[in-house]
Amino acid sequence: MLEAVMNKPLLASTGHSACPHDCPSTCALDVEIGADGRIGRVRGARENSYTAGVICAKVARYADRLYHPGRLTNPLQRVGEKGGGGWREIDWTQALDLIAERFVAAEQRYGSETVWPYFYAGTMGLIQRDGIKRLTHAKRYSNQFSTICTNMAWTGWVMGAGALRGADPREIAKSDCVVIWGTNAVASQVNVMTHAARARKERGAKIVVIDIYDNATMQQADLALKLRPGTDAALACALMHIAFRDGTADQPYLTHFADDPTGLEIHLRSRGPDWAAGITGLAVEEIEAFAALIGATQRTYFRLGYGFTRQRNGTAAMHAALSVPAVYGHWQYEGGGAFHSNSGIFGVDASLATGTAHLDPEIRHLDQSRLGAVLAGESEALQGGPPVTAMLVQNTNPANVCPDQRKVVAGLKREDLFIAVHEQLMTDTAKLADLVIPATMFLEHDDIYRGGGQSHITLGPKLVEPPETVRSNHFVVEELAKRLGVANHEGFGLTERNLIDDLLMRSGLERDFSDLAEERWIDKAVTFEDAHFLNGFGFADGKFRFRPDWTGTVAPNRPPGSIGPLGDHGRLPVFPDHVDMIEVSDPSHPYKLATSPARQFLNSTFAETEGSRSREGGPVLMIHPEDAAREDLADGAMVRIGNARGDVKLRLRVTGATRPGVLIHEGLWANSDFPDGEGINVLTGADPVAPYGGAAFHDTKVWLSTPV
Ligand SMILES: Nc1nc2c(c(=O)[nH]1)N[C@H]1C(S)=C(S)[C@@H](COP(=O)(O)OP(=O)(O)OC[C@H]3O[C@@H](n4cnc5c(=O)[nH]c(N)nc54)[C@H](O)[C@@H]3O)O[C@H]1N2
Ligand SMILES: Nc1nc2c(c(=O)[nH]1)N[C@H]1C(S)=C(S)[C@@H](COP(=O)(O)OP(=O)(O)OC[C@H]3O[C@@H](n4cnc5c(=O)[nH]c(N)nc54)[C@H](O)[C@@H]3O)O[C@H]1N2
Ligand code: SF4
Ligand SMILES: [Mo]
Repeated sequence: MLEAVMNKPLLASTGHSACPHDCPSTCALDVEIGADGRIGRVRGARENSYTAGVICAKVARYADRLYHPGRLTNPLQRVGEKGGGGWREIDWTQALDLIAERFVAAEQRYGSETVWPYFYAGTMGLIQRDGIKRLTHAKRYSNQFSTICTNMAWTGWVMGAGALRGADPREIAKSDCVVIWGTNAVASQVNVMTHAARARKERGAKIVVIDIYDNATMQQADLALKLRPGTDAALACALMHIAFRDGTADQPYLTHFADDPTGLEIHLRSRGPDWAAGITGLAVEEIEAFAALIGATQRTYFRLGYGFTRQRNGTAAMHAALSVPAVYGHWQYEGGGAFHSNSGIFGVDASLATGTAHLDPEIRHLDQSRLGAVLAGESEALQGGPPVTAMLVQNTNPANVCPDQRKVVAGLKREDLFIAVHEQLMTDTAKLADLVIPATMFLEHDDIYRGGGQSHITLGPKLVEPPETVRSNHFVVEELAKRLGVANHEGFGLTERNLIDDLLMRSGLERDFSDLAEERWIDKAVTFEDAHFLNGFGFADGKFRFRPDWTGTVAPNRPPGSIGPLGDHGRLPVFPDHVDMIEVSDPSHPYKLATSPARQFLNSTFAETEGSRSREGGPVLMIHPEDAAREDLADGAMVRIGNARGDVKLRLRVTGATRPGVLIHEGLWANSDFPDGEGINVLTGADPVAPYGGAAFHDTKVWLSTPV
């Protein structure tokens, strides 16, 4: 004991940072740094009004990840066949020369669009994540249409509200009824619960949770609504029907703030609680009780998540749920209204770092979620252009996280595709690369972050030294630019700090890196009136749209050029409605599967650290006791589930947490954690969701069989 105490390095300082992960909370962090330059415990900043001293357990244990024994430290070139596991160490100069050589050769053969720099959300830093676009634009490589996460949710919201913002999430603490809809906040953004718990303790607020299984968040609910997957719009319709029926609809508000409340009321006459009960599987009494609660509670706050939008009707579901507080008029009250994302408030101008000056709208945007189809050479996915024959991958693990995994992996294994993966650890994607180069972690490089689920811009300066041979994304982009002949273009030849200074200046924030290092964060919250749309919703006439223009131009995330409308967009409803655009179970696929987040993972990140792995246990499939009994299966049995896209083997957990007919698999375990070496995304589809793309990760019909 004494030895342990003596060996514990003295706390030399506390560093300040922001969590880099793709979590709506974007917590402000305090990081213990020992005299030996190593980090200790990571904590939530108490002085930040949203973080309020609370962070999740996985990030508190960050030392597990930073000092992981599997941390990549040397560039590795493939020896033998793709995915065969043979590597030889090379130095950085050789590695960068090789990428440049292969990119030039590919371009000479097929033109610049054959190169596809591919990136995503492993880090949310505006410099390290998005700097790759500077190279893409300067070299006229194929752009990425980023669809994997937010497209359904953001599009659905903006179609109703006209702008991507909402009632300040700190107001949750002043609410009398907090509706947590389709987000497993305890696992995926714990700070929502901090503020909701305050409302409950200080004001006796009720917490309502709407999900498809009894997850950690639903366990905290006063009213738990466990509905069938993909039926949220039916619930929303019944809530609005009851409001018009019972006179709890706020008519003066509607007259002033909505496009066609009379049309909506007429449309909803046939969509009462009986109708909705038949679709959602909820009891009529549950729907009535929920409607009565929000009808009697002005300060009702709808925290609308991503989960319920990862259905093929998810864009319409978001719009329908968002229509509810408009009908009841909750928006007018502090602690009332709705929130999904603040991504529309920041006005951040990162144009120098992302090289928008070199962006040519004629260059194609390839759909990130359709990587499998792109690599299979499907001409519609390639938009008639050249095949993709060279890629640089940063901060994403598509061999694991992308839908339609068999197609993705087959594509990544193509011998004529050169792929360089810049990674921190040997992920499923890195294993399939021609070249793996080692990447820094967030505490080892400078960056700046923007909240999604709150309103702060927070600095994340370099706090500790990386291993000697590990390099940042910024370094790789800069070195490739030199070798590829674009280093003299605007935006290159600068440090991360220079780019952050420029971003702050162009965004009108009137401070530089050093000022922000002192301040730590900037709160960009808009006024109460703007957050609650009391000056009007984001359309020229200021009115909320009950009749959205689904294929109109207000969609966020839609790239310049001609993408969309996509998917089954002709079936999107005129007014909020339930549409069976989902994968409906059928006799040969009797179950619906959702692939929800694991509390101890962050997408595929942390699936490598022992602290997270041991707490999660292992990949399992939750099944309802009635289904297990009918199939004559006991807890712990191995089963195979599948559909036209593929099949995987999983261990059963029999639990009343799920609904009959609904299977839940939590987390993105590594493909190698499954008995057959293929992950859960073998089952999910990459067909684009209407109207502007996205992946319906929680909308998958499957069969189940034994023996396996
Ligand atoms: N611990 C942890 N935190 C995370 C992540 C993680 O993987 N693990 N991922 C991060 C990322 S990238 C994102 S985008 C966010 C997403 O965070 P969330 O907004 O929470 O979205 P999801 O995690 O997709 O799903 C949330 C819940 O929606 C449920 N759900 C699925 N289908 C339906 C439906 O039809 N109706 C309803 N009502 N519910 C449904 C799922 O079962 C799940 O419980 O979380 C971030 N935070
Ligand atoms: N079945 C199913 N699949 C899903 C989901 C689901 O709910 N179910 N959720 C989807 C969602 S919402 C999202 S957002 C995607 C996210 O998927 P990804 O964008 O792939 O996100 P992560 O798995 O968190 O991170 C990917 C990698 O980034 C690396 N990384 C982190 N920081 C850096 C850095 O600074 N530099 C470099 N070079 N690498 C870095 C990490 O080591 C990690 O391996 O997954 C999607 N996939
Ligand atoms: S993963 Fe989310 S809750 Fe955890 S520290 Fe990061 S931002 Fe906060
Ligand atoms: Mo995401």
